[in-house]
Amino acid sequence: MQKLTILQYPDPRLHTVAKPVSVVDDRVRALVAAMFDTMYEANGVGLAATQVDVHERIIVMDTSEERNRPLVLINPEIVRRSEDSKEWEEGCLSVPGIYDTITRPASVRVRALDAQGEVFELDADGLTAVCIQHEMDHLLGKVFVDYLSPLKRSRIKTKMLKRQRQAA
Ligand code: GNR
Ligand code: NI
Repeated sequence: MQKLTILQYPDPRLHTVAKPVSVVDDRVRALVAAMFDTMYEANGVGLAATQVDVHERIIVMDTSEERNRPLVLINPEIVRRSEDSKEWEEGCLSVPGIYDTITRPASVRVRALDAQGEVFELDADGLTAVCIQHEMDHLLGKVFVDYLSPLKRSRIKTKMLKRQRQAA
């Protein structure tokens, strides 16, 4: 059980652009295992390496009800997005307690490497499609609150900083 620290918005490190993984080796698999421990412990449905201050293109997810379907996406690329979009109430482990509606393509096809370094493709809709897009944004240094109005974002920033001062 290895729990990593999740960066909290507005930590500037959340805006770092992640680099591709060059080899899927034991180092990467150990990081993936620690990311799963951290994600399950926090009751999240996904976690991007960016959130644990590792700036490599690695995502772990589990959108199953039973929380028994771990999914690893290394160097993910969206190869197809649907024309139709869908609104979803999103939250983020890096912005705890804040939820807002974000509109994204309703379904996507993603191509990625698994933990063995094998390429695979996945068609996703519903929460899985939302989560893949939310996590891939993290790898580009983007947090879901970046889609909100400057006023909303500024209020969220103030609230988070106040809370972090109180916790310190
Ligand atoms: O746990 C999470 N839930 C969630 C709900 C709606 C849309 C996206 C998400 S992802 C989030 C975990 C997280 O912050 N991943 O980066
Ligand atoms: Ni997030």
